[in-house]
Amino acid sequence: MEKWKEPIYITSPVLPELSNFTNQLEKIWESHILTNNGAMHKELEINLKTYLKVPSITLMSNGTIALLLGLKGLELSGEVIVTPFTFPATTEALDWLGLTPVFCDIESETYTIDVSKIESLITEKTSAILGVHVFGNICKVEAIQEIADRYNLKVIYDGAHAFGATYNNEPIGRFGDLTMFSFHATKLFNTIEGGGLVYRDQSLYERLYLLKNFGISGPENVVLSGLNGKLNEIQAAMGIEVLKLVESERLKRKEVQKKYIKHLDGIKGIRIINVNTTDSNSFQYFPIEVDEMNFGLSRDQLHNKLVSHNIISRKYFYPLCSTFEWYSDNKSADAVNLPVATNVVERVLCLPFYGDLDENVILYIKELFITK
Ligand code: T4K
Repeated sequence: MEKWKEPIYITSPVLPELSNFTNQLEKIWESHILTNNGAMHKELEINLKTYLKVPSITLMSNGTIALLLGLKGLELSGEVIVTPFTFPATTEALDWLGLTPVFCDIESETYTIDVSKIESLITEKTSAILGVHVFGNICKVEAIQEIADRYNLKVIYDGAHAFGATYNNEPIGRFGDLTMFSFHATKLFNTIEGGGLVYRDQSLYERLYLLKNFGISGPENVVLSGLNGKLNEIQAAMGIEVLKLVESERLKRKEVQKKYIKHLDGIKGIRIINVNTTDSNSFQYFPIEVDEMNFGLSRDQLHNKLVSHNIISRKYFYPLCSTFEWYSDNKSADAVNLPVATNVVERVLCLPFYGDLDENVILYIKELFITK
């Protein structure tokens, strides 16, 4: 088959009309306030709180810094139970705080933390459970909270893929002690780079504000050791405009997902991982699982075939975080403890997924799947 005429990437960022963005920039130029909690930042905070239906939000320069400062804000110590099937940022945030990741295996259906394996990993050093709503699949939040309550642990969610998702009609940001969202360009909602923490305990706001602003509480007061995690006014302006487009992008992605399901469902050896086409989905990625025996090609062979035809699929999240060289002394990182994740990481492929994805591309992908 001939190559697709141009590269089709995993995503295409949601971009506002340029004139709408420049109108916002004009306001920034007039104000001369470029960063440090300016008017745009304040406006975006309010708009996001409303959109996400959460009582509190703290905006940050990116999702990784948000996670890092969120963990710091909760004053964790010792060990944190986390999954290895995630973007490196999740466990790197733990590393930077001197916290030890204790790797827990994942469920084979959703790739989220396997709740049945958490308890056996808890020691007297455990301070928290860090769940990842990977690909927008929601962790078993109630069961996790039940364990956390029994052992007096904090619960943090990496919700980088879960912006706008709900669980049993509850906004996803209302679970656990903190949820991090990424506002990176590749996310459903973006501020170019950016991130945020949402939480119920409003007393955290002050502490998180200090943490992202060098611990400075006033012109002559530095009260704790923070760093620079601020979202600037240009990022916030982008966010204000992109947020206006998020609902229509979600609707478009819902239709794209339905088309993918229609065209790929039933292909032997291919499992569509997230079949949820209701409004509870975050519509962030479209991952599939490739079973080589039944499909006839391995995930890597399919990936290479797609890429050579200009369909730039991605092997998220290969390699597993537990295989990073610096965890070689961490016993929980041993593959024998992580059989599901070790298997799944060789089989998952994310296909291009965004609102303006043409159905013809999906049909072309289907052709590539069925012509071996
Ligand atoms: N936790 C989880 C579970 C995460 O997935 C992430 C980030 C984080 C934490 C950390 O959040 P942040 O600190 O990033 O806010 C991308 C993103 O950089 C990263 O944000 C994201 N997860 C990860 C899953 O994907 P790469 O290295 O795959 O990005 P890149 O540059 O290869 O982009 C993918 C494709 O998107 C490109 O081939 C083309 C397209 N693209 C990309 C950019 C940046 C565009 O069309 N325009 C763009 O501006 O990491």
